[in-house]
Amino acid sequence: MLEKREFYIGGQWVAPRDGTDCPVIDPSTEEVCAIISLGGQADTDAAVAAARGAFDSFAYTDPAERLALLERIIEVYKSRADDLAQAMSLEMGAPIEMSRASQVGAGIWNLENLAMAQPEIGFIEPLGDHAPDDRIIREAVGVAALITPWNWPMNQITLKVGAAILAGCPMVLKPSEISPLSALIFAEIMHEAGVPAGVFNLVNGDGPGVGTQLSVHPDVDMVSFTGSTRAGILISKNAAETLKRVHLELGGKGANVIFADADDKAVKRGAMHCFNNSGQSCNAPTRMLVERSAYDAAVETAREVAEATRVGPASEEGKHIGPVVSEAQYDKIQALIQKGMDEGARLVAGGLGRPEGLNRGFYVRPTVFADVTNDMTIAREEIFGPVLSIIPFDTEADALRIANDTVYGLTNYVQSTDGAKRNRMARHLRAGMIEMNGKGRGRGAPFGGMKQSGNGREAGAWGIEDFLEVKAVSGWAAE
Ligand code: TXE
Repeated sequence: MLEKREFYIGGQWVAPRDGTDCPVIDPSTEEVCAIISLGGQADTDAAVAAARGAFDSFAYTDPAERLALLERIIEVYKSRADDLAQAMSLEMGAPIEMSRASQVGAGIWNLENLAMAQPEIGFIEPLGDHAPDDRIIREAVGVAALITPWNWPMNQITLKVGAAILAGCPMVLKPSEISPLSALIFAEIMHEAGVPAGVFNLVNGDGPGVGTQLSVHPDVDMVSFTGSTRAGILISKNAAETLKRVHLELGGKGANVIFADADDKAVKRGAMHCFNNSGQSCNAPTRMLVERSAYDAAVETAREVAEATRVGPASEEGKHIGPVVSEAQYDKIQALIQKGMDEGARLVAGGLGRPEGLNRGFYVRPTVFADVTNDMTIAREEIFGPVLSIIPFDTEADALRIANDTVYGLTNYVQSTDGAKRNRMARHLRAGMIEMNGKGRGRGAPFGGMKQSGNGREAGAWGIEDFLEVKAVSGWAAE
C-alpha cells in the first residue's frame, strides 16, 4: 500500500510539521489503498511562505518564459498519463478507459488551451491614443490558493495551475483529501518540468484545516475554489476577512431542454451525459425537460439507456460507469432517490441499493425518474450521482421558466432543429454555459457559472485573466 505523507513545499518533498494520518479509500472495493497526511497550520504557513518568497522572481518574468515553462509541464504531464489515469481510477473510481481518455485528457486539453490563449493577453499595452504616456499593465494577483475537489481531479487542477503559471502567480494547491494521489503525481510532474522552487507548493489537508487556513491567510491574495456551494460560501466569508479575490466554481442543476423537433439522438445523448462519471459532474444535464408531445418516447428511451448502462469496478476495461466516490456520497444519493419516491416522482429505472452482484463498493444504479415537477427535491438539489429527472413542458416560455427556476446557473442544454428557437433560448437561459445540439464548448471557451454556481471563469484567456490584476500607469517612458 502506498504511504505518501510528504508535502511539496519550496521545491522539495518535506515531512509534515503538523500532520495527521488519513486513509485514502478505493471506492470500487471500500479498501484503504493509501495513507496520506493531512497538514495543519505550520504546513500551510510553510507553503504560503515558500510561495510568497517566489513572488518577485516569478511574477515579473517575461510571459513568454512562463509559456515555455507550461509547454514543458505539458510534455512531462503527457509522459505520466498512465500513472495519472491509474491514480484517479483508484482514488475516485473512474473506470480506467474513461480515466485515460477523459480524466487525463481533460488536463491536456486545458493546459494546451491555456497555452494557446496566453499570447493574446496584453500584459503591457497602451491605454489609447488619447493618453500616449499611459500603460495598462496586467500582472499576477499574488499568491494563489487553489482548492480542488475529487470528481475531475486533473481537470480542475490543470485549469487552476495552468492559469496561475501563465499569469505569474506562485501557488499553494490543496487537492481534495478524498483524491490526493493524482495530485501528488502532479507535483512530481511540476518538479520534473523544472518549475522554480516555491512557485508550486502542495499541502494535503481537509476543508476545516488547510482549506480554512488558506482562506483566511493574510499572505494569500486569491483563492480559486471548485467544490460544493456549501464550502464556497464558507470560503467567501473567510476570505472576506482579508478581502481576497475569490473565484468559485460550484454546483449545478443543468436543464437539458428537448423540443419535439430535436434530432432523434438527443434523449439518448442527454441520458448518457447525465450518467457519465457516475453523475459526478457539476455541468451534468440532470433535469431533462421534454416537450409534451415527445415526452412518453423520451421516458422510454431514457429507461433503455439507464438499463443498458453497465456499472462496475474502475480497474475493469470497458465503457461502464464506476462507483461514486465515497460512502458519504453514496448515502446522500440514496437519500435523494428515496426522497424522489416519497415526493411522488415515477421511478422508471434503477432505484435504491446497489446493482445486482456488486455488494461491496459505492455502486449506484443508473436511475431515471419521470413525472418530476420542478419543486421536488430531486429537481432542486444537486444529487451528484447517476440520477436523471424528466420533466414535461408545453411551451417555449414554460421550458425557459422551469430551466431558470433554480439557484444554480452553470450549464444548460438545448436540443432543437429550429435555429431561431435555439438562439432565443441561449439568450434567455441564465447560466454561464449553453450547449446546444450536442456541440461541446470550443477550445478556450470560458467555464463558469452564474447565481449560486459561482463566479469568475476558468479556461482559455478568461481563466488567465482571473489570476491577473490590472495596473494603470501614467508617465511611462517611451521604449
Ligand atoms: O465537497 P466539498 P464534498 C458538490 C456535490 C457533492 C457535494 C459535496 O453536490 O455531492 O458538493 O461534496 C474543500 N474551506 N460538489 O463534501 O466539501 C475540500 O477539502 C476550504 C460539486 O466532497 O466542497 C475539497 O478540497 N475548503 C463540485 C473541496 O473543498 C473546503 C465538486 C471540495 O469538497 C472547505 C465536488 C472549507 N470550509 C462536490 N470545506 C463541482 N463544482 O464540480 C471543504 N473544502
